[in-house]
Amino acid sequence: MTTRFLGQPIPRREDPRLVRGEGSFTDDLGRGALEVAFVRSPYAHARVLGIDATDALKVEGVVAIYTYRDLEGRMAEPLPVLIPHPALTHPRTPYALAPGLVSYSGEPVAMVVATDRYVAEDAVDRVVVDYEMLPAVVGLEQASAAEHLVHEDVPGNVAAHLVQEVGDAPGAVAGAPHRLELELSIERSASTPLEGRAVHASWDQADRTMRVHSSTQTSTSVRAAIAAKLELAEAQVEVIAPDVGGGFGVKIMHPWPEELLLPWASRRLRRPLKWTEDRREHFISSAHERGQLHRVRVGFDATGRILGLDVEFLHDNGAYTPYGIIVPIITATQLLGPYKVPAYRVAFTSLYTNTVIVTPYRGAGRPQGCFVMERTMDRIAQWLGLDRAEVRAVNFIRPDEMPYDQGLIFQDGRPLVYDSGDYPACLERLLDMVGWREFRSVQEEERAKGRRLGIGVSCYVEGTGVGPYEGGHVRVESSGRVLVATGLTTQGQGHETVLAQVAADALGVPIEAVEVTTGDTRRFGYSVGTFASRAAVMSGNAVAAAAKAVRDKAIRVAADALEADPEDLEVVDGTVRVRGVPSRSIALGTVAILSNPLRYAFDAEAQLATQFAGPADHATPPLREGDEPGLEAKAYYSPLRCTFAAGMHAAIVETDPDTAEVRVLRYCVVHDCGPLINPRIVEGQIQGGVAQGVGGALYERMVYDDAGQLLNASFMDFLMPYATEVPSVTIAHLETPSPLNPLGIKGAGEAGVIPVSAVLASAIEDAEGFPIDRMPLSPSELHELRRSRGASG
Ligand code: MCN
Repeated sequence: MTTRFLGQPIPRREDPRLVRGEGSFTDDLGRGALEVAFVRSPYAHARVLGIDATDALKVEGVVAIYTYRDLEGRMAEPLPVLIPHPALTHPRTPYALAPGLVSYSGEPVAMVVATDRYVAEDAVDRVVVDYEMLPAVVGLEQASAAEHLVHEDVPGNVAAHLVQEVGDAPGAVAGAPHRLELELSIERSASTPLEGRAVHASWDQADRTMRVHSSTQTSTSVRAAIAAKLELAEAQVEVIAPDVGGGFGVKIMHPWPEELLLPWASRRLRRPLKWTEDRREHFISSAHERGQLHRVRVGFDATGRILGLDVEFLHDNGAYTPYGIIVPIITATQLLGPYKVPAYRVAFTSLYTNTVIVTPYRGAGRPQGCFVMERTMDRIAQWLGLDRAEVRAVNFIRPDEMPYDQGLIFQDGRPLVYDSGDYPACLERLLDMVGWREFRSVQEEERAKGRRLGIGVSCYVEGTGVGPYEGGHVRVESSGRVLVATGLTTQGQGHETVLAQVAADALGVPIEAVEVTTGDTRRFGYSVGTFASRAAVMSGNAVAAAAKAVRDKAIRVAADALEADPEDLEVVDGTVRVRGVPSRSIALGTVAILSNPLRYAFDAEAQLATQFAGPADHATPPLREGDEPGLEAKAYYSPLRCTFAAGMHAAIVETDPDTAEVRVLRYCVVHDCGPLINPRIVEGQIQGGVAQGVGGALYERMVYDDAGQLLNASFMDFLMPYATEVPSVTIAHLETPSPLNPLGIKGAGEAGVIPVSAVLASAIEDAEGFPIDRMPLSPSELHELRRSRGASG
């Protein structure tokens, strides 16, 4: 019987190893390597007048101290702009070590190499840097006032300005029967994975090769960057992402200065080096996201149908723009969600501030866009006295309107066209799940008992599986083991399990026979990386195609050996067999041996394979034309555009009348990422995303003072939700296949986080009866809002 693995809730095969502490993270490597610590600027904006390392070099165990002056060749150039855009008129990127100016507190100024981290840290304290402080620009207000400049040659602190328009939105708003204006903001937060960044670099002088382990979301791009900056051939550089303890976006940024400096110094010193970021470093020198301020003008008719939407927003991109302006572009284009908006204008300005850089964090600009659109929907409903769900439904794109072109240009530079989805069905399901229609009476009953309950809903779409390509390699060993490799990396998403499911299914082998490797340039050299919820779509389809090619070859080779018609053969449980005659069969491992004319057999089982080879075969026949030796294949999947997943969340909250604390009582999700490869994994992703979203909505923010000091740069002060604050999520799936890829799948990795701020704001607003326009919302802020509105509590 053929075993089908797609759609099965198979337990994650990577977990036993990880929960037993048998994972292998970058910091577990290289006992005996020299260790690195960085001197980082304590000031947000300053000139570096001089660096004196004399005293630090005297610390016993210090091997070297490097500053910008030591960097030579391409290492002395600024880091690249990874994703340029015509609207990014003033891109600015940092240097690996600051040459003469620092633009945020935490920017690396010098690098200390020592026998261990303790010694290196001691020496860091003794490096004397002479700074001349400059005024710091902090927050969007100061950045746009531009009284001071972050970069002297960037007028108005404006990195980028982009306008996209469909129809005449200002005209449509002005002519609409009803009009509203809103100001909505989201504060800065960050990915904060359990494991920070980490790099281990080892130069082999004899071999003239560099091996780097990095806790990265893109090993191939890190390899390309190291090769370019160190002026090596890519073939001389291997980059491996071993077990990675979460990334959530921050590790897609590359190359981090540290990812270049360690290999550079390792080659110089001819010693292995390692650096593992500590938590404080992660807060002050990796990346943040989310900080945006939006102004909305919306015009609509008496049914709540939007006629025109005009949005302007400011985006805080921090001190540099190495990752371009992807985040605000995603906000601008994904803001429309599942809705038809006949006239839309969006304009954003991306501003420099003297703070940590901004790169995508799970959701990447979508939580802000969703917050804006969904707050607008709620406000329209309130204005017209309509049900909030009805207003959404009246604006939905209908399934029969798919594919639907929003008329905008998406993050990948291609038209924003939704491929499939059934938004009305999704909402209906959600309303039933959460008990939307019965809630008003529940709310009133509880209110009578002194309890304040509120319900909220929120909808979104997500462009997933962004191109340009991803590949898969599948190889059957003579033992029958199946080795699968893909270039993208894994940070906890369960790729070892799902890609094994895909390969086992396409090839016809037991899942136990499949081993999956990700993020190792030695095994797969071309890849883009793990971000934009793309692994399932991109590597999933590539692995399926490679496995199918292997299966086709196995049938071809086995047909010769079994003297059967290939049409009569099937591959079941790792065996090629004649349909209906299971006794006429040959194991895939044996087929692997037969696929190579050089039929060396190193074990007894393999020697049996020779029984399929007649005497003439001992003359080692040439390869068939067009064939390659071995039972293996490589395939790429490269779609024209991305596929759009969608989802809707609903929450019931309770706000404490005295303490203003918010408790999430019920949380429901209906999600549509096409056919599920592994429902258990997708549900884990959604639950994890919701947890992060709850953090963003109620707790997490980056608190900068006027001097650009991050005041809460530790887990003592940066408040994250515990299991006690994260609701248990009830999840249902729709499975609307994508017509764009053979497996019909869409991504799921960011889905959980996107609408949480929007849905909780909606529910709190419903409980309290006054508008919630900014997130996160702490109890003291809610208390203040109550006071300012004269509300009780
Ligand atoms: N999946 C599935 N069926 C589908 C779609 C997805 O079974 N129809 C499975 C996938 O095979 C994969 C998981 O769900 O195992 C997430 O799939 P996908 O949407 O392809 O997302 P990626 O694997 O590309 O992961 C990236 C995404 C992003 S962008 C961030 S940020 C993120 C996230 O996933 N960071 C994470 N989830 C994370 N989960 C953990 N534990 N750690 C992170 O750093």
